[in-house]
Amino acid sequence: MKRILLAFGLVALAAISAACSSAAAQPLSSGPVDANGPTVVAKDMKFTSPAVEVKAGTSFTLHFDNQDAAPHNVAIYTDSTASSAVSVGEIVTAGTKDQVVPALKAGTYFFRCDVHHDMTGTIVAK
Ligand SMILES: [Cu+2]
Repeated sequence: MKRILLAFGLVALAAISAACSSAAAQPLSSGPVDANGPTVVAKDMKFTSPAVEVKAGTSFTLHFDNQDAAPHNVAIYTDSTASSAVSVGEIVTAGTKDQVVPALKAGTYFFRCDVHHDMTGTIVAK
């Protein structure tokens, strides 16, 4: 009887871990990407538009325009602890870069430059 229980336990464990890994392997978002996403400009060591609004539930292209000679990026996190990244853009020096951001659930997100942590902003998905 103990053996049967043990075997059942192992099967259940395998099923649970399979379910978890398949969920983790799924892309963050699917479907169309809205190319008309917001433009975020970095100038004089700050973001000129610290509050950005996007549509919730739709992946979008964020247009980053770094007008400084210093390297910057746009790194989006779930909140200002910056512990859980949503989309980390490439670091650009004096140039532009498009970044595809996965669909965001409605809510307020935090973004910063990963090089200069005092450059921050907020993305509100509605
Ligand atoms: Cu920077």
